[in-house]
Amino acid sequence: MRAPLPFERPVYVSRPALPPLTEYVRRLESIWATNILTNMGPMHEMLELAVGERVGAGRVSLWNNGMSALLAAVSSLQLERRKVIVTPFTFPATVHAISLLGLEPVFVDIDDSLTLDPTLIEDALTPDVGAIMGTHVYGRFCDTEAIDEIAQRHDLRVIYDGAHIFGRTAPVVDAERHRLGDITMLSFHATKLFHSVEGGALITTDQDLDRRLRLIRNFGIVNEHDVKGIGLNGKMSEVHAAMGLSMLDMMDAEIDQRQSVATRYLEALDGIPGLRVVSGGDGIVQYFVLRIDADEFGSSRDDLHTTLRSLNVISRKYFSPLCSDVEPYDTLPSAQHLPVARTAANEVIALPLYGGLSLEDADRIADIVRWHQKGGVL
Ligand code: T4K
Repeated sequence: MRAPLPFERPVYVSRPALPPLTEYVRRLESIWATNILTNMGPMHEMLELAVGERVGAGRVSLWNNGMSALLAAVSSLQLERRKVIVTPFTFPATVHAISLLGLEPVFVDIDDSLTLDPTLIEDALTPDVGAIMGTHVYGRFCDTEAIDEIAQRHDLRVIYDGAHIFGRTAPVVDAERHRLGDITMLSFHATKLFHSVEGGALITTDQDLDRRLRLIRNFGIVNEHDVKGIGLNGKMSEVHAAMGLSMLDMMDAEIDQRQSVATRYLEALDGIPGLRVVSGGDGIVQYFVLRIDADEFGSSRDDLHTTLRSLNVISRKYFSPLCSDVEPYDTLPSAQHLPVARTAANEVIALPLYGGLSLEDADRIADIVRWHQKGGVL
């Protein structure tokens, strides 16, 4: 096999879809006409409604990003028991949302699904644990049914970091309310399948919690005369909401394109020893992630990453390093023994996936992976 040619320009792991500029400008014109730029204006209200319809259950509030939404979610629970069970295999935002509020994360290992292992949660419980926080990794849901049972048995609250789950299908149906926990967060960052440049959302079926979240989103302000509780500025601006509305119009097309790319990768990578595709979910095409078993594959994930980079394919190791392996979390007792997460962090690699990626480029990237596995050296 001949050495593959490098891509002329870097091919990044993700590339935001953008609406036709005229579409976006049309929405900006209506913002210019009203002079309402933020503080839950008309664009914000329209997007909140539209996302709520797409989610299909619970109440949805929009936020200026996923991180502030997570902070608000944890804060809204007003936990008296100050420790929170959390997965180490996640983006730092999940764990920071616990620590920034002065609470203590307690790491629990994941299982083969790459999400919290529910069979390990009860062993990690102490009287000062008040909540569980799981991440639905690359669109693979946590075992929400098992987590819900544990939470009910021990009177724990549950938050899901669902940064990756906003896709084609509603993340919940009424019969599966355990899927939402107390609160679920969505991220609408530019690198996500659906985005508002920066943005996020919280979903809850609890009306009181929803009311509290909306207060937190706006400094705790009830009205001109009254402030109730501690809040922050978590509001999504009109300019961001307008982008969200324009993106929502093209979301299904983006999903279709990503699904074609993902299908092409699956065909082109089929049969490579030691390589497993671990991303996905019904209509959730947020990332295309491989797991590399170095023994069977004949080389490590890191070597594959280096080869891809040297040919201008900017793959990423989501989620490596583990949150439990970085300061200040690495000294926590619960950070010391997380063998399944550690192996996963050494094996995962996300290939480029976005609607604008051509099938030919997907083939070229898969060819590089196959060539590398066969021992190709640059
Ligand atoms: N929880 C989870 C599980 C998450 O994955 C995230 C965010 C959060 C919470 C927090 O939600 P937000 O507060 O972000 O709403 C990126 C994103 O910044 C981050 O949102 C995302 N997860 C994470 C998985 O990926 P980086 O540090 O990898 O981003 P960056 O800038 O390296 O972007 C990746 C590639 O995307 C670049 O190589 C080029 C391309 N890109 C990026 C941007 C920002 C573009 O083409 N255009 C762009 O505008 O974190």
